Amino acid sequence: MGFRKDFVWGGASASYQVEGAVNEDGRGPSIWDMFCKEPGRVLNGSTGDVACDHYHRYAEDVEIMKQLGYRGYRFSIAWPRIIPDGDGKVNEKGLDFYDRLLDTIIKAGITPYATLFHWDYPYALFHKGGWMNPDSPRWFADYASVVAKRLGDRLKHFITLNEPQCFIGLSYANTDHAPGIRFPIWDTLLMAHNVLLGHGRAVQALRSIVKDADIGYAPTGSAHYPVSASPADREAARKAYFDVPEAAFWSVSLWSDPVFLGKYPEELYARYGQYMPKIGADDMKIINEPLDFLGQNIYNGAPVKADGKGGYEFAPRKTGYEFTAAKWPVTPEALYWGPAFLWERYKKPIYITENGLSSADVVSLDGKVHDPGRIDFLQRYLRCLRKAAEDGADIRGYFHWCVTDNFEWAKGYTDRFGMVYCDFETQQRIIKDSGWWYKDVIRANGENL
Ligand code: IFM
Repeated sequence: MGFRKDFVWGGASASYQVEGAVNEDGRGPSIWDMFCKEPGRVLNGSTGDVACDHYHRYAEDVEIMKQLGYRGYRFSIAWPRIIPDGDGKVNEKGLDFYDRLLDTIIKAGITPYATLFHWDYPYALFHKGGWMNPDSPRWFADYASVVAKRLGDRLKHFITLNEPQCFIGLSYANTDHAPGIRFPIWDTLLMAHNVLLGHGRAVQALRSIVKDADIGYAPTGSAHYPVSASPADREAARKAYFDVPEAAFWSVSLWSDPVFLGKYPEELYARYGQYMPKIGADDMKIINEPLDFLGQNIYNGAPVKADGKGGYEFAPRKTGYEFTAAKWPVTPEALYWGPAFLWERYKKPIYITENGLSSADVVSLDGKVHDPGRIDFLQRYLRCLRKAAEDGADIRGYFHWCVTDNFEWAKGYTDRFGMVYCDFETQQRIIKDSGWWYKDVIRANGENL
């Protein structure tokens, strides 16, 4: 059993986190460029101006992926590179970059997976009201069409959006991420609806242009898991996983039920029904445009038990529980129960589009980067993923977050998530021990985990 023979082992990145070159070749500003300029928003005043300089060093990065045996590379396309104002005039030079990147990836024998939007929203569109503007779904679909027309002869695997939980929740409900402005729940729910419509309309555009497109979506969310094997705890964890908590934008069902089931979850109406936006007659049909796969980003979850009244409650974590450098709990079970519950509810092939950890990696005196914690973490998580596949979930691939260390949003460069160390002063790359370990895992298709 184990993983499918054609399992896609890969790594992921995102444009603003790795590319740099923010003022080159006609790229327009994004909300992240502006956010980074505001004192106090990003740790140590860091910016993505240079990041990993992937814009110029992509060939070296792809060569490393090839050396490690990657089967897939998930990168994102910067909307403001393609359409500097977000809507209207296309910047051919921006498209040229992805053209070169794509050719290099394919030549290396790696399959490209492109995310259309990973948070670098065009600043010009923010000035027009961003996701609150009724035209915002059309802007996104038009951008998707431009990408599909130019790259769709070689690019077949598309992911529309990355983690709407974050680019709405952390940006407009909290203020930790760009643009960092708090809006009331009725406005953020309206934004969420427009985001979902944008997703659906982009899927329609991609399908009409790229006949053999393989299209998915990459939400996230804590993958809660039962404290015991009892049916009651299992049902409690399922309820917790698909619930709509008070911090509604962290919900899995709010973002995935409309896309895969064509309706908002009852739990959303129960909690925030009076604040829901007006839903047009065809909206849910557009949002529910059929997809080929569900990409899910999973990092951790929380233990859940039955509350004895047909509901659920979170169980305390054990004293001294393991956590990563970012202080995120280490919960390998999330990579079993997350895919298991998602498969059960949505019946769509699953890719884990992100998983990994930040660790306090350093270059040792021997010039190498030893990261045993990452190897241990990944081994535990991947064993759980393999078990989920063996128990019946249709799991097609796994993209480690991230290929190289990079710009970790409001945390600047203080969290290292890569399998490849990046010295941000010299731009030197060093493959960490975990990178070499991952190479063996890929070669053995996970049999050696
Ligand atoms: O770096 C981020 C990524 O952009 C989105 N998912 C989580 C990662 C780690 O925080």
